[in-house]
Amino acid sequence: MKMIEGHAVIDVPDNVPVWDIDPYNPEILANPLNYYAELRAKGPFAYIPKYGILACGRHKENKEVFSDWERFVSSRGVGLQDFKLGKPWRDPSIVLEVDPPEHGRTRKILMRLMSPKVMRTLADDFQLAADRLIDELLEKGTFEAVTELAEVYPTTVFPDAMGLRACDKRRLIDYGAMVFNALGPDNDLRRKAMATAPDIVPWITEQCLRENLKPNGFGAAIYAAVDEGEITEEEAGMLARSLLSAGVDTTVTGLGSALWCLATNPDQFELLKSDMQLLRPAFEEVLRYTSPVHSFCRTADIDTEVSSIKIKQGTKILCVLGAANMDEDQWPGATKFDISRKPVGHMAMGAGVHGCVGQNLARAEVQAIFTAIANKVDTIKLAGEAVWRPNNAVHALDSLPITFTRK
Ligand code: OVM
Repeated sequence: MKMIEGHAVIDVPDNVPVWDIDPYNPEILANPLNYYAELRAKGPFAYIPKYGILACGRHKENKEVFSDWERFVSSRGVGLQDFKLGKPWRDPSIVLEVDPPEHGRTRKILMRLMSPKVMRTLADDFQLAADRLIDELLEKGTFEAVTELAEVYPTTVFPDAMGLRACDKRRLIDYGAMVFNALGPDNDLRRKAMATAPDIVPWITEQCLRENLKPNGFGAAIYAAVDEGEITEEEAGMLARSLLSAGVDTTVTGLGSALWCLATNPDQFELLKSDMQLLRPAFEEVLRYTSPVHSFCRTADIDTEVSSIKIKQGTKILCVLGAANMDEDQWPGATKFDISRKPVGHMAMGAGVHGCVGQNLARAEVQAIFTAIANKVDTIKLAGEAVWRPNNAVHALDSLPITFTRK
Protein backbone atom coordinates (compact mmCIF):
# COMPACT_ATOMS: atom_id res chain seq x y z
CA MET A 1 0.00 0.00 0.00
CA LYS A 2 1.38 3.38 -1.02
CA MET A 3 1.21 6.08 1.64
CA ILE A 4 1.50 9.87 1.57
CA GLU A 5 1.28 12.08 4.68
CA GLY A 6 0.26 9.10 6.80
CA HIS A 7 -2.71 7.94 4.76
CA ALA A 8 -3.25 5.37 2.00
CA VAL A 9 -3.09 6.69 -1.55
CA ILE A 10 -6.24 5.76 -3.45
CA ASP A 11 -6.68 5.21 -7.18
CA VAL A 12 -8.45 7.93 -9.11
CA PRO A 13 -12.18 7.10 -8.95
CA ASP A 14 -14.12 6.98 -12.24
CA ASN A 15 -15.35 10.35 -13.51
CA VAL A 16 -13.18 12.37 -11.12
CA PRO A 17 -10.78 14.87 -12.70
CA VAL A 18 -7.14 14.80 -11.65
CA TRP A 19 -6.03 18.24 -10.51
CA ASP A 20 -2.34 18.89 -10.17
CA ILE A 21 -2.36 21.52 -7.45
CA ASP A 22 -1.06 21.91 -3.90
CA PRO A 23 -3.94 23.26 -1.78
CA TYR A 24 -1.38 23.83 1.00
CA ASN A 25 0.77 26.17 -1.07
CA PRO A 26 1.20 29.30 1.12
CA GLU A 27 0.11 31.61 -1.70
CA ILE A 28 -3.11 29.69 -2.20
CA LEU A 29 -3.70 29.56 1.55
CA ALA A 30 -3.25 33.33 1.80
CA ASN A 31 -5.54 34.16 -1.14
CA PRO A 32 -7.75 31.13 -1.76
CA LEU A 33 -10.67 32.53 -3.79
CA ASN A 34 -9.45 31.39 -7.23
CA TYR A 35 -8.56 27.97 -5.85
CA TYR A 36 -12.05 27.72 -4.32
CA ALA A 37 -13.70 28.62 -7.64
CA GLU A 38 -11.56 26.20 -9.66
CA LEU A 39 -12.22 23.39 -7.22
CA ARG A 40 -15.98 23.90 -7.47
CA ALA A 41 -15.70 23.99 -11.27
CA LYS A 42 -14.04 20.51 -11.22
CA GLY A 43 -17.36 18.94 -10.19
CA PRO A 44 -18.35 17.10 -7.02
CA PHE A 45 -14.78 15.95 -6.33
CA ALA A 46 -11.26 16.47 -7.65
CA TYR A 47 -8.37 14.01 -7.20
CA ILE A 48 -5.21 15.70 -5.93
CA PRO A 49 -2.21 13.52 -6.91
CA LYS A 50 0.28 15.36 -4.70
CA TYR A 51 -1.54 13.98 -1.66
CA GLY A 52 -3.59 11.08 -3.09
CA ILE A 53 -6.81 12.54 -1.73
CA LEU A 54 -10.19 13.70 -2.94
CA ALA A 55 -11.20 17.32 -2.41
CA CYS A 56 -14.72 18.74 -2.55
CA GLY A 57 -15.55 22.42 -2.97
CA ARG A 58 -19.27 22.55 -3.65
CA HIS A 59 -21.77 23.09 -0.87
CA LYS A 60 -23.74 19.93 -1.65
CA GLU A 61 -20.92 17.40 -1.22
CA ASN A 62 -19.33 19.23 1.69
CA LYS A 63 -22.65 19.12 3.46
CA GLU A 64 -23.22 15.43 2.68
CA VAL A 65 -19.73 14.33 3.77
CA PHE A 66 -19.78 16.45 6.90
CA SER A 67 -23.26 15.39 7.95
CA ASP A 68 -22.64 11.65 7.74
CA TRP A 69 -20.39 10.57 10.60
CA GLU A 70 -21.02 6.88 9.92
CA ARG A 71 -19.56 6.82 6.44
CA PHE A 72 -17.11 9.72 6.88
CA VAL A 73 -15.49 9.31 10.26
CA SER A 74 -13.53 11.70 12.43
CA SER A 75 -11.84 8.97 14.47
CA ARG A 76 -9.24 8.46 11.74
CA GLY A 77 -8.22 12.11 12.10
CA VAL A 78 -9.60 15.32 10.60
CA GLY A 79 -6.30 16.23 8.94
CA LEU A 80 -4.32 14.39 6.27
CA GLN A 81 -3.03 11.68 8.62
CA ASP A 82 -5.05 8.46 9.01
CA PHE A 83 -4.95 7.61 12.73
CA LYS A 84 -5.75 3.99 11.86
CA LEU A 85 -2.33 3.74 10.18
CA GLY A 86 -0.12 5.66 12.60
CA LYS A 87 0.18 7.55 15.84
CA PRO A 88 -0.73 11.27 15.74
CA TRP A 89 1.48 14.04 17.18
CA ARG A 90 -0.65 14.27 20.33
CA ASP A 91 -3.22 11.95 21.94
CA PRO A 92 -6.40 12.24 19.85
CA SER A 93 -9.00 14.68 21.08
CA ILE A 94 -11.77 12.81 22.89
CA VAL A 95 -14.43 14.99 21.27
CA LEU A 96 -13.08 16.06 17.83
CA GLU A 97 -11.34 12.84 16.84
CA VAL A 98 -13.91 10.25 17.92
CA ASP A 99 -17.20 8.96 16.51
CA PRO A 100 -20.55 8.24 18.09
CA PRO A 101 -21.43 6.70 20.48
CA GLU A 102 -18.24 7.70 22.39
CA HIS A 103 -18.48 11.18 20.96
CA GLY A 104 -21.90 11.83 22.50
CA ARG A 105 -20.68 11.29 26.04
CA THR A 106 -17.98 13.97 25.89
CA ARG A 107 -19.87 16.31 23.56
CA LYS A 108 -22.80 16.39 26.00
CA ILE A 109 -20.58 17.82 28.72
CA LEU A 110 -19.20 20.59 26.52
CA MET A 111 -22.71 21.39 25.21
CA ARG A 112 -23.83 21.94 28.79
CA LEU A 113 -20.95 24.37 29.40
CA MET A 114 -21.68 26.31 26.23
CA SER A 115 -25.45 26.56 26.72
CA PRO A 116 -27.26 29.87 26.05
CA LYS A 117 -28.02 30.02 29.77
CA VAL A 118 -24.33 29.93 30.71
CA MET A 119 -23.56 32.47 27.97
CA ARG A 120 -26.06 34.90 29.51
CA THR A 121 -24.09 34.84 32.77
CA LEU A 122 -20.97 35.93 30.83
CA ALA A 123 -22.58 38.63 28.69
CA ASP A 124 -22.05 41.58 31.06
CA ASP A 125 -18.34 40.80 31.57
CA PHE A 126 -17.89 40.33 27.82
CA GLN A 127 -19.59 43.67 27.10
CA LEU A 128 -17.53 45.53 29.71
CA ALA A 129 -14.29 44.17 28.25
CA ALA A 130 -15.41 44.99 24.71
CA ASP A 131 -16.44 48.57 25.59
CA ARG A 132 -13.12 49.13 27.33
CA LEU A 133 -11.09 47.80 24.42
CA ILE A 134 -12.97 49.80 21.78
CA ASP A 135 -12.58 52.97 23.91
CA GLU A 136 -8.82 52.37 24.05
CA LEU A 137 -8.62 51.87 20.30
CA LEU A 138 -10.66 55.02 19.67
CA GLU A 139 -8.07 56.89 21.73
CA LYS A 140 -5.37 55.55 19.42
CA GLY A 141 -7.39 56.24 16.27
CA THR A 142 -5.11 54.11 14.06
CA PHE A 143 -4.07 50.66 15.24
CA GLU A 144 -3.07 47.15 14.14
CA ALA A 145 -6.35 45.23 14.32
CA VAL A 146 -4.76 41.75 14.46
CA THR A 147 -2.42 42.29 17.42
CA GLU A 148 -4.33 45.10 19.15
CA LEU A 149 -7.90 43.88 18.76
CA ALA A 150 -8.41 40.39 17.32
CA GLU A 151 -5.71 38.73 19.43
CA VAL A 152 -6.40 40.82 22.53
CA TYR A 153 -10.11 40.33 23.03
CA PRO A 154 -10.45 36.51 23.02
CA THR A 155 -7.25 36.14 25.06
CA THR A 156 -8.78 38.50 27.64
CA VAL A 157 -12.28 37.08 28.03
CA PHE A 158 -11.70 33.41 27.18
CA PRO A 159 -9.02 32.60 29.80
CA ASP A 160 -11.26 34.25 32.43
CA ALA A 161 -14.32 32.28 31.32
CA MET A 162 -12.21 29.12 31.30
CA GLY A 163 -10.81 29.89 34.75
CA LEU A 164 -7.14 29.75 33.78
CA ARG A 165 -4.82 30.86 36.56
CA ALA A 166 -1.80 31.52 34.39
CA CYS A 167 -2.56 33.22 31.11
CA ASP A 168 0.24 33.47 28.60
CA LYS A 169 -1.57 34.99 25.61
CA ARG A 170 1.26 34.20 23.22
CA ARG A 171 1.33 30.52 24.15
CA LEU A 172 -2.45 30.24 23.81
CA ILE A 173 -2.32 31.73 20.32
CA ASP A 174 0.70 29.66 19.27
CA TYR A 175 -0.96 26.46 20.48
CA GLY A 176 -3.93 27.21 18.23
CA ALA A 177 -1.59 27.76 15.29
CA MET A 178 0.09 24.43 16.04
CA VAL A 179 -3.14 22.43 16.34
CA PHE A 180 -4.56 23.78 13.09
CA ASN A 181 -1.34 23.67 11.05
CA ALA A 182 -0.94 20.06 12.25
CA LEU A 183 -4.00 19.10 10.16
CA GLY A 184 -2.04 19.71 6.97
CA PRO A 185 0.96 18.02 5.36
CA ASP A 186 4.50 18.03 6.71
CA ASN A 187 5.26 21.39 5.05
CA ASP A 188 7.14 24.49 6.27
CA LEU A 189 4.05 25.87 7.95
CA ARG A 190 3.52 22.72 9.96
CA ARG A 191 7.20 22.35 10.83
CA LYS A 192 7.52 25.95 11.99
CA ALA A 193 4.42 25.68 14.16
CA MET A 194 5.56 22.31 15.56
CA ALA A 195 8.96 23.74 16.51
CA THR A 196 7.23 25.56 19.39
CA ALA A 197 5.72 22.32 20.75
CA PRO A 198 8.42 21.46 23.34
CA ASP A 199 7.80 24.80 25.03
CA ILE A 200 4.04 25.02 24.62
CA VAL A 201 2.58 21.52 24.90
CA PRO A 202 3.71 20.84 28.51
CA TRP A 203 2.47 24.29 29.50
CA ILE A 204 -0.95 23.66 27.95
CA THR A 205 -1.19 20.24 29.62
CA GLU A 206 -0.40 21.82 32.97
CA GLN A 207 -3.07 24.53 32.62
CA CYS A 208 -5.63 21.78 32.09
CA LEU A 209 -5.08 20.18 35.52
CA ARG A 210 -7.82 20.57 38.12
CA GLU A 211 -5.62 22.54 40.53
CA ASN A 212 -4.80 25.11 37.85
CA LEU A 213 -8.41 25.97 37.07
CA LYS A 214 -10.35 28.47 39.17
CA PRO A 215 -13.82 27.66 40.53
CA ASN A 216 -16.74 28.93 38.37
CA GLY A 217 -15.01 28.61 34.99
CA PHE A 218 -15.53 26.09 32.18
CA GLY A 219 -12.53 24.17 33.50
CA ALA A 220 -14.07 23.69 36.94
CA ALA A 221 -17.37 22.69 35.32
CA ILE A 222 -15.55 19.99 33.35
CA TYR A 223 -14.00 18.63 36.56
CA ALA A 224 -17.46 18.71 38.21
CA ALA A 225 -18.44 16.09 35.62
CA VAL A 226 -15.70 13.87 37.08
CA ASP A 227 -17.25 14.23 40.52
CA GLU A 228 -20.61 13.23 38.99
CA GLY A 229 -19.00 10.07 37.58
CA GLU A 230 -19.55 11.09 33.93
CA ILE A 231 -15.86 11.15 32.92
CA THR A 232 -12.48 10.33 34.46
CA GLU A 233 -10.02 12.88 35.83
CA GLU A 234 -7.79 12.28 32.82
CA GLU A 235 -10.68 12.81 30.40
CA ALA A 236 -11.45 16.11 32.10
CA GLY A 237 -7.92 17.29 31.33
CA MET A 238 -8.42 16.22 27.73
CA LEU A 239 -11.69 18.14 27.42
CA ALA A 240 -10.04 21.24 28.88
CA ARG A 241 -7.34 20.77 26.24
CA SER A 242 -10.02 20.71 23.54
CA LEU A 243 -11.32 24.11 24.65
CA LEU A 244 -7.80 25.56 24.61
CA SER A 245 -7.19 24.00 21.18
CA ALA A 246 -10.35 25.22 19.52
CA GLY A 247 -11.29 28.33 21.48
CA VAL A 248 -8.56 30.86 20.73
CA ASP A 249 -7.28 30.78 17.15
CA THR A 250 -10.81 30.46 15.77
CA THR A 251 -12.26 33.49 17.58
CA VAL A 252 -9.11 35.57 17.01
CA THR A 253 -9.46 34.81 13.30
CA GLY A 254 -13.21 35.47 13.24
CA LEU A 255 -12.79 38.86 14.90
CA GLY A 256 -9.97 39.96 12.60
CA SER A 257 -11.99 38.92 9.57
CA ALA A 258 -15.07 40.70 10.94
CA LEU A 259 -13.12 43.96 11.14
CA TRP A 260 -11.79 43.43 7.63
CA CYS A 261 -15.33 42.90 6.31
CA LEU A 262 -16.59 46.10 7.92
CA ALA A 263 -13.57 48.16 6.86
CA THR A 264 -13.81 47.06 3.24
CA ASN A 265 -17.62 47.31 3.04
CA PRO A 266 -18.50 50.72 4.53
CA ASP A 267 -22.10 50.52 3.22
CA GLN A 268 -22.59 47.34 5.24
CA PHE A 269 -21.16 49.00 8.36
CA GLU A 270 -23.63 51.89 7.90
CA LEU A 271 -26.44 49.36 7.62
CA LEU A 272 -25.24 47.58 10.77
CA LYS A 273 -25.22 50.83 12.77
CA SER A 274 -28.73 51.68 11.57
CA ASP A 275 -30.23 48.36 12.69
CA MET A 276 -28.84 46.53 15.72
CA GLN A 277 -31.01 43.52 14.79
CA LEU A 278 -28.39 42.86 12.13
CA LEU A 279 -25.57 42.20 14.63
CA ARG A 280 -26.10 38.44 14.63
CA PRO A 281 -26.71 37.93 10.92
CA ALA A 282 -23.70 40.18 10.25
CA PHE A 283 -21.41 37.74 12.05
CA GLU A 284 -22.95 34.78 10.23
CA GLU A 285 -22.16 36.57 6.97
CA VAL A 286 -18.57 37.20 8.17
CA LEU A 287 -18.31 33.45 8.80
CA ARG A 288 -19.70 32.55 5.40
CA TYR A 289 -17.66 35.15 3.58
CA THR A 290 -14.29 34.49 5.25
CA SER A 291 -14.50 30.87 6.54
CA PRO A 292 -12.01 31.10 9.44
CA VAL A 293 -11.56 27.31 9.29
CA HIS A 294 -11.10 26.83 5.54
CA SER A 295 -10.85 23.05 5.44
CA PHE A 296 -11.13 19.89 7.49
CA CYS A 297 -10.76 16.27 6.38
CA ARG A 298 -12.91 13.22 6.90
CA THR A 299 -12.00 9.58 6.14
CA ALA A 300 -14.32 7.21 4.31
CA ASP A 301 -14.71 4.21 6.63
CA ILE A 302 -16.58 2.06 4.05
CA ASP A 303 -16.82 1.81 0.28
CA THR A 304 -19.55 4.28 -0.63
CA GLU A 305 -20.85 6.76 -3.17
CA VAL A 306 -21.49 10.50 -3.17
CA SER A 307 -23.03 12.35 -6.14
CA SER A 308 -22.54 9.15 -8.22
CA ILE A 309 -18.78 9.09 -7.46
CA LYS A 310 -17.49 5.83 -5.98
CA ILE A 311 -15.37 6.41 -2.88
CA LYS A 312 -13.17 3.65 -1.46
CA GLN A 313 -12.74 2.83 2.19
CA GLY A 314 -9.70 4.67 3.55
CA THR A 315 -10.05 7.69 1.24
CA LYS A 316 -9.11 11.00 2.80
CA ILE A 317 -11.52 13.71 1.73
CA LEU A 318 -10.47 17.33 2.01
CA CYS A 319 -13.68 19.22 2.69
CA VAL A 320 -13.00 22.77 1.60
CA LEU A 321 -15.53 24.64 3.72
CA GLY A 322 -14.32 28.00 2.43
CA ALA A 323 -15.18 26.95 -1.12
CA ALA A 324 -18.62 25.63 -0.09
CA ASN A 325 -19.36 28.98 1.54
CA MET A 326 -18.67 30.77 -1.76
CA ASP A 327 -20.77 28.39 -3.90
CA GLU A 328 -23.01 30.52 -6.15
CA ASP A 329 -25.52 27.66 -6.40
CA GLN A 330 -26.08 27.94 -2.68
CA TRP A 331 -25.45 31.69 -2.21
CA PRO A 332 -26.47 33.87 -5.14
CA GLY A 333 -24.07 36.80 -5.36
CA ALA A 334 -21.67 34.86 -3.13
CA THR A 335 -18.74 37.25 -3.65
CA LYS A 336 -20.71 40.13 -2.13
CA PHE A 337 -20.50 40.65 1.65
CA ASP A 338 -24.15 41.24 2.49
CA ILE A 339 -25.24 41.33 6.13
CA SER A 340 -28.92 41.09 5.19
CA ARG A 341 -28.32 37.68 3.62
CA LYS A 342 -28.82 35.56 6.77
CA PRO A 343 -26.74 32.64 5.42
CA VAL A 344 -28.39 29.75 7.24
CA GLY A 345 -26.56 26.52 6.45
CA HIS A 346 -23.10 28.00 5.93
CA MET A 347 -20.32 25.50 6.61
CA ALA A 348 -17.96 27.72 8.63
CA MET A 349 -18.82 25.93 11.86
CA GLY A 350 -19.17 22.55 10.23
CA ALA A 351 -22.39 20.54 10.18
CA GLY A 352 -23.77 17.39 11.75
CA VAL A 353 -22.87 15.86 15.11
CA HIS A 354 -19.44 17.56 15.21
CA GLY A 355 -20.74 21.08 14.45
CA CYS A 356 -18.77 23.67 16.45
CA VAL A 357 -19.56 23.08 20.12
CA GLY A 358 -18.23 26.53 21.09
CA GLN A 359 -20.38 28.46 18.64
CA ASN A 360 -22.47 30.18 21.31
CA LEU A 361 -19.29 31.38 22.99
CA ALA A 362 -17.82 32.63 19.71
CA ARG A 363 -21.05 34.45 18.91
CA ALA A 364 -21.16 36.00 22.39
CA GLU A 365 -17.62 37.37 21.97
CA VAL A 366 -18.26 38.88 18.55
CA GLN A 367 -21.67 40.17 19.63
CA ALA A 368 -20.01 42.15 22.43
CA ILE A 369 -17.38 43.63 20.10
CA PHE A 370 -19.95 44.45 17.39
CA THR A 371 -22.19 46.13 19.97
CA ALA A 372 -19.32 48.27 21.26
CA ILE A 373 -18.28 49.22 17.72
CA ALA A 374 -21.82 50.00 16.54
CA ASN A 375 -22.37 52.21 19.62
CA LYS A 376 -19.08 54.07 19.59
CA VAL A 377 -17.43 53.99 16.18
CA ASP A 378 -18.51 56.23 13.29
CA THR A 379 -16.21 55.03 10.49
CA ILE A 380 -13.80 52.10 10.03
CA LYS A 381 -11.13 52.50 7.35
CA LEU A 382 -8.19 50.45 6.17
CA ALA A 383 -5.01 52.33 7.09
CA GLY A 384 -2.75 50.11 5.00
CA GLU A 385 -2.76 46.76 3.24
CA ALA A 386 -4.58 43.77 4.71
CA VAL A 387 -2.20 40.78 4.65
CA TRP A 388 -3.35 37.18 5.11
CA ARG A 389 -1.35 34.61 7.07
CA PRO A 390 -1.15 31.12 5.56
CA ASN A 391 -2.17 28.25 7.85
CA ASN A 392 -2.97 24.67 6.82
CA ALA A 393 -6.52 24.86 8.21
CA VAL A 394 -7.25 28.48 9.17
CA HIS A 395 -7.69 31.48 6.88
CA ALA A 396 -6.51 34.35 9.05
CA LEU A 397 -5.18 37.86 8.77
CA ASP A 398 -1.57 38.53 9.59
CA SER A 399 -1.85 42.30 9.51
CA LEU A 400 -4.80 44.71 9.36
CA PRO A 401 -4.05 48.41 9.92
CA ILE A 402 -7.31 50.19 10.81
CA THR A 403 -8.45 53.72 11.59
CA PHE A 404 -11.53 54.29 13.75
CA THR A 405 -13.29 57.62 14.01
CA ARG A 406 -15.51 58.38 16.96
CA LYS A 407 -19.29 58.73 16.79
C1 OVM B 1 -9.98 19.51 20.00
C2 OVM B 1 -10.37 20.41 18.85
C3 OVM B 1 -11.71 20.68 18.59
C4 OVM B 1 -12.07 21.46 17.50
C5 OVM B 1 -11.11 21.98 16.69
C6 OVM B 1 -9.79 21.74 16.97
C7 OVM B 1 -8.23 21.40 15.29
C8 OVM B 1 -9.42 20.95 18.05
O1 OVM B 1 -10.85 18.86 20.55
O2 OVM B 1 -8.80 19.46 20.33
O3 OVM B 1 -8.86 22.24 16.16
